Amino acid sequence: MSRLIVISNRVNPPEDSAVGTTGGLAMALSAALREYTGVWFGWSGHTTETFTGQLSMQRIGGVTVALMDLEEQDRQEYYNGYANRTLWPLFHFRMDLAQYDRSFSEGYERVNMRFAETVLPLIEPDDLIWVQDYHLIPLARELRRRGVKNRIGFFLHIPWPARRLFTILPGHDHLVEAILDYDLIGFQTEDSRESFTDYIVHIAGGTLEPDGTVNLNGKQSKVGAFPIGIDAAEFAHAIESERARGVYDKMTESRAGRDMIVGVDRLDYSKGLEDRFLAYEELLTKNPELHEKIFLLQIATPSRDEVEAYQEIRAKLDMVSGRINGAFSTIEWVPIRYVNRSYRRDELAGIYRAARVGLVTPHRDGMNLVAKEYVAAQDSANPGVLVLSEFAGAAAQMKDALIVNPFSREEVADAVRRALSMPLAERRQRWESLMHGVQQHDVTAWRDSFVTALLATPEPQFETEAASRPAA
Ligand code: GDG
Repeated sequence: MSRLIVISNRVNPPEDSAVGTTGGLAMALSAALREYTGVWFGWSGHTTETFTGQLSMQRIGGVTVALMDLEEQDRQEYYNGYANRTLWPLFHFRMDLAQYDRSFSEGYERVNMRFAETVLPLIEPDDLIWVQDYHLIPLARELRRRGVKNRIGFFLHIPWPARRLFTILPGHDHLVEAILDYDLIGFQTEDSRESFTDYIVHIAGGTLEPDGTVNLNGKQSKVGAFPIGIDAAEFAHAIESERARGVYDKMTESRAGRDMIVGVDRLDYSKGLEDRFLAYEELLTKNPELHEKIFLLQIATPSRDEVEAYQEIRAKLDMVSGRINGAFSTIEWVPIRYVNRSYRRDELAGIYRAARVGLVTPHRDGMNLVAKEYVAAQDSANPGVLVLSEFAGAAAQMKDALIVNPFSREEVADAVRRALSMPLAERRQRWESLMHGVQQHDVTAWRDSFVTALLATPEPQFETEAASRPAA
């Protein structure tokens, strides 16, 4: 079996899977790597005055990691700049928030070169290289330039934007040219895969073969959809833990017979939290009989707080939740419990289980693992109902959720109303089908299907002398 070299921007496996870590990619990758021989390489999250390219090898939570530090300028231009101020908003269809600045794209190129140079000594001839996410699109090109001949795959955790939207990005053609240095390009959904191949065919003038191979300017890559899942076995374990049970009991006591609706998200504008609060307000306004009978627990863990758009959404949510609570609260009841902190993973499992409704309403989301965790945490004898945005990648798989348009407050409010009064038989029927999907398409299935597809790609071919030089 080949070794797997996984490369992502941040390397932050949880030391203990029961504690977990906020962010879908970290949880998924550490689960995927625990059963594979290999190394997870990337940025430590720390900065030094001058870039040294030094590697620090460690063993964290059963995974071998190789960490490098970056410079402060890298963090500003590459991470806070191109990754989080340019690509993230644009790929989440927020062209109004996307910023284009040459220093950002220069920083992005520079850091991708730094990744390539630093990881090079770790790569052995038979290794499979698997690069993760939008921070590292040009990395295969940089590795090829340095003589790496291994198969290299890329997986995008976020959506790929519609073809016309993508052309807004200055230098979009260069980015796509670079992505074609991967042997396999994986997306979360068929929809993202199609947006990408549409661009190749209709904008860039390339071709698409029936087996999913794209050709452009003499380059060739295989393209596919590989929907990510959760570590269902680990989550089943978490839900049975003493801590999960303790939190479940505490929540049951504190909800005092009221039905709980739960939302768990990184505090990010793509997650649709403001509209979610407004939909909940609509529900309360239209259904006075629900007052004091329900409440919304929204856990929103702060994220990327050096970027203005994140500071703004945080301030907005403070205001909107405060206004709704001010208008509807009584001396015995607060309609929204809005919490800006993170919880252990086993505690989250207990919280999900205590909620009658899981409310997952992003405006755009590559997949959304919270939807899957909510389902996995339910009691089979008395499961809750998942209300899910049609714009989460998860909606393509989780058709037995109540699927909503998150931009329509009325639609979301009506779905929550329906979920709250859904008969047990229907809840069980929907849950069984959802749970089957969560277990079938778990994180192991995701990893194995990607790795199998990568191994099945043709041997990388090199035309020039320079490109076929062995790694130094
Ligand atoms: C990206 C894509 C895609 C959240 N709060 C706490 C906590 N979390 C955990 C959740 C879940 C993860 O963070 C969030 O994952 P999502 O998938 O919902 O979203 P992103 O972070 O945006 O992830 C996304 C994912 O990558 C994987 O490909 O699904 O579309 O945007 O696991 O449980 N975990 C703990 N405490 C918290 O307070 N322990």
